[in-house]
Amino acid sequence: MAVEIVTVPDLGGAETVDVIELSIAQGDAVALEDSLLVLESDKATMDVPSPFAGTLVKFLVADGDTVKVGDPIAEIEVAGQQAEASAEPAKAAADTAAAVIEEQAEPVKQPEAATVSAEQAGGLAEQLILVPDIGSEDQIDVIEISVAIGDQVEEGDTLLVLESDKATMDVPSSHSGTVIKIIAAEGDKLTTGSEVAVLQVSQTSPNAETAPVAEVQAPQAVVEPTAQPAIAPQAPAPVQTLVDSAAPNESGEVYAGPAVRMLARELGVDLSQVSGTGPRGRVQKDDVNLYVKSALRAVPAAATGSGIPLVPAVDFSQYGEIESIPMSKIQKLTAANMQRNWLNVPHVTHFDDADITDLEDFRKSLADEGAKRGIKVTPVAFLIKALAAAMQSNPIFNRSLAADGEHFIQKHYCNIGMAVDTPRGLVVPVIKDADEKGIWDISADIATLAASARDGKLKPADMQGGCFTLSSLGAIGGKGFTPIVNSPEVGILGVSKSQMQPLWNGQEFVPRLMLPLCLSYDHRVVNGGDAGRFMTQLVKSLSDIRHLAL
Ligand code: CAO
Repeated sequence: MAVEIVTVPDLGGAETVDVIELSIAQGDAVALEDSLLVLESDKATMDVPSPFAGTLVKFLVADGDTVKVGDPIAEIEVAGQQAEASAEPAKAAADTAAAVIEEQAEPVKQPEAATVSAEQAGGLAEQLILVPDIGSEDQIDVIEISVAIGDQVEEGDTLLVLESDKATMDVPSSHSGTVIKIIAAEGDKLTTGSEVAVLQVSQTSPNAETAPVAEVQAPQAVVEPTAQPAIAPQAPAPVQTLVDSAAPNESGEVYAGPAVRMLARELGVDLSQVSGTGPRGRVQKDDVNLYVKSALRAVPAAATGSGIPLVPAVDFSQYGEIESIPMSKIQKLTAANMQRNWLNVPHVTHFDDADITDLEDFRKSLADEGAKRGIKVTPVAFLIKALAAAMQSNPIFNRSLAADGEHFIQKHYCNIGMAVDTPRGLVVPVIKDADEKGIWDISADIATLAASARDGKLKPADMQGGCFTLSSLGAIGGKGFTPIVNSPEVGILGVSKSQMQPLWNGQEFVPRLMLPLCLSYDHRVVNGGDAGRFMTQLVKSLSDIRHLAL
């Protein structure tokens, strides 16, 4: 068996290209000409076919890396004979350069002092970088490769990040130079002395000269035709960055490695807004990319110029089983409308209770006649009627703000929308000319529109032209809520469940049926005094429905 290195083939003139996709995974079987990865220049994307059949040992590049012709991109293990027999024609077919690594069965014990690379050319030497003493013999996971082939690194720059149960450690470079090979890969387990990368260093670089080396047993690779790298001298100690860190730590510090931080800086992403999906909440590159994608998708909905930060996308599956349920068209529209109205309208909600004891007695007395007419009268009919009367007396509630922001539009008609809870979501059919209708007609409209809404048979015209909205949750329950104004209307009445309550009549407590009312209004158009007058009239006419006849 031999390991072949696949390099970037002729790019047809492009100097550098980006790796945009790794097409297979470590350990995958590869047939001749199978696509290994996809490169993209500013003009085209190209698959890089495998010049060998075998098994992918590892990629030497990562998604997002920038590479140039001749850069090593992958190691493929091939059968010895096949390597000799097929490597050349395959290489020619794929127009790909490759170098051969002959693996030695046994690790070679290195001398205590290593010299510079055996072959040096043009004042350059190759320098193998090892994991320095990490104070433990444990095998520790590589969770991030912080550099790419071709990167210039300074001594002390982080090459990769290791993570144990207790800490993450940045592994620094012991030399300055250019990264020409990355040996370790994400997911590998490394320990003191494990090979990390090969740098091309200046021969005159002081730390590329002979240097003492801790006794290190490392698998040695003979690289042809390039020089055998020297063993790293004593490297700076790994930098432990965060200990026992879960998500942002107590100081608010974000749990992320240097490569992720660099990506976030490049994209202008505030890492504290990104949910990490790595071990113990560590933010990974994919998390940053996902955050940017969801931010871009959310732009139309959030394009209010308000600068409101977006809710971070969360991968809930990390906490337990989940399923994704598509939203209905109505639910999507409701979500967009609610957000728009909530963001645009300065809301105030005014609360009061109406004594509907007499109203309910009267309503119940209509039952027989209702049965004859085939119409059921519910409290909602009286609420619509009372609202229409209150809007007549308080026309400010029948206004909208003009689009120019400098005028009010006063409406001289009175259409009242009624929120209907349906299996497909919330819809608001409109009872037209409510001020001109009596309780029987309004009741008939309510029954017809509510049935059409639940059957999904409302026409667009049934839901247009509303001046004010009623949202009755009385049949469901609750003591009160703060409904969201259905802009460009300026008011909405929320109604909760009526309850028998003791009411002081000046001499004694008497049981009365009290109906909670919640009036939300657009404070750009309606002032608290207007709302108080509107609500007072509403309470008065519901408490004594004779006022509705006046
Ligand atoms: N307190 C106590 N009981 C009430 C009540 C109240 N405020 N309002 C209605 N009821 C009773 C009615 O008297 C009726 O009981 P009976 O059958 O014994 O007479 C029963 O509750 C059903 O009334 P209803 O409110 O359903 O009657 P309706 O047909 O007039 O209402 C509609 C139609 C469309 C308003 C209602 O069915 C509905 O969908 N409400 C939900 C609205 C909603 O979802 N709002 C939230 C919007 S924001 O998310």
